[in-house]
Amino acid sequence: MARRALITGITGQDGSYLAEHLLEQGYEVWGLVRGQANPRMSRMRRLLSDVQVVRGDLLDQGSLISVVERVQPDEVYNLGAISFVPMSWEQAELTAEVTGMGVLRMLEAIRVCSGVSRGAGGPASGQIRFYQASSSEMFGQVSETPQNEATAFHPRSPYGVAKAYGHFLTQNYRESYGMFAVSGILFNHESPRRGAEFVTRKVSLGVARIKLGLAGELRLGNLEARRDWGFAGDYVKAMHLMLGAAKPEDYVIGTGRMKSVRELAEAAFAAAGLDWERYVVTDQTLHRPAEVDLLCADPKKARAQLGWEPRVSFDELVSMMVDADLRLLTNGTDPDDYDPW
Ligand code: NAP
Ligand code: G4F
Repeated sequence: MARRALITGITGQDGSYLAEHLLEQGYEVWGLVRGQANPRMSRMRRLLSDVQVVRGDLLDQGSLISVVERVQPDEVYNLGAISFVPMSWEQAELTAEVTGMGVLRMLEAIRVCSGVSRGAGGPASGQIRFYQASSSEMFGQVSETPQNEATAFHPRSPYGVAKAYGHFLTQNYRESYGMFAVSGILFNHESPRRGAEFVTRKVSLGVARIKLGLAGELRLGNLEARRDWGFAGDYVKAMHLMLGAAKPEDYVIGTGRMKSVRELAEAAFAAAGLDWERYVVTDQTLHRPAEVDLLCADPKKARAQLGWEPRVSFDELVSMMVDADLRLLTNGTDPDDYDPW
């Protein structure tokens, strides 16, 4: 019988790549979708017609219990979140509820539906395996570089704090109830399906607009911030490997290489044959109340224990995104209507 996976956040960047990957592996894939008529759901249905959709919301405990009862998954991937860091200052409480408390609600739904009782300890029978989308944002103001599974957390945004709560809770449910519950501490990963508000996609779209004469400048915030950027298609494979491991453990996933936003802009404009310095304008209003200056993964554990390696380099990723956005805008598609699937 095919293994059955339930994915929250299936309409997002990672949800799309993970669904494709699991379908390729022969899984039966179910996606949790919120709202009455989520426009991204119709795109998902068109491109992933093999995915089955269930309605539910990370804000609604009862809906999650009903979904787990109905789907009876072997694996749950909790990717749903408010994931844009600046929004977490504007809507801090909502971020805490979705990105933080949503993890508790999903774990509780699994615990209740598996019949695991408090104090039972030990491995539960008929276990549902649980993956939590933890984030390198938890490291925040880093205490060491590169960051590994043992590096202390110092989150710098309501988003990072909410993710740290979900991370510790996942560990706690593993230790309290013997659940197969793991966290992937993923560093930034991008693709042509990335939301337009994140810096890589903002840059690739900006470059494409300038190249095609649709814009004259690109406004960016902190050019000195450094990130460890990889390709989302590589990273979802690590999620799957974590749930297939013999033991439930947390893993850092990243490339181990850092680039600055300045270097990102330079590479993206160069990929379109343009000089970034002629077009990039810095804008103080885009700076954050508290910045994460640098993030760089030490993915040794994932390489040694899961055999996971990133395949796509930074330059390949940037070219892939710029080329995709040039094609998109050349076809006259409005990025807001863009169907990245
Ligand atoms: P994304 O594109 O922003 O997708 C977020 C998903 O969460 C969307 O499908 C969204 O659904 C869903 N969602 C929002 N509120 C919800 C709610 N109340 N109930 C259920 N679902 C809800 O994010 P992503 O880049 O794919 O990232 C996936 C996960 O990994 C997130 O948890 C993110 O925080 C984490 N992460 C991402 C990165 C990265 O670099 N991409 C790195 C580390 C960790 P709608 O379509 O309904 O809005
Ligand atoms: O692309 P970003 O918005 O991603 P950020 O904040 O690193 O968060 C992403 O990665 C996390 C993993 O580390 C995820 F957990 C999270 O969900 C999300 O996917 O910003 C990257 C850097 C920041 O330092 C920001 O200050 O780029 C800098 N930046 C400079 N100018 C900008 C801009 N960021 C954005 N979004 N827009 C700008 O104009």
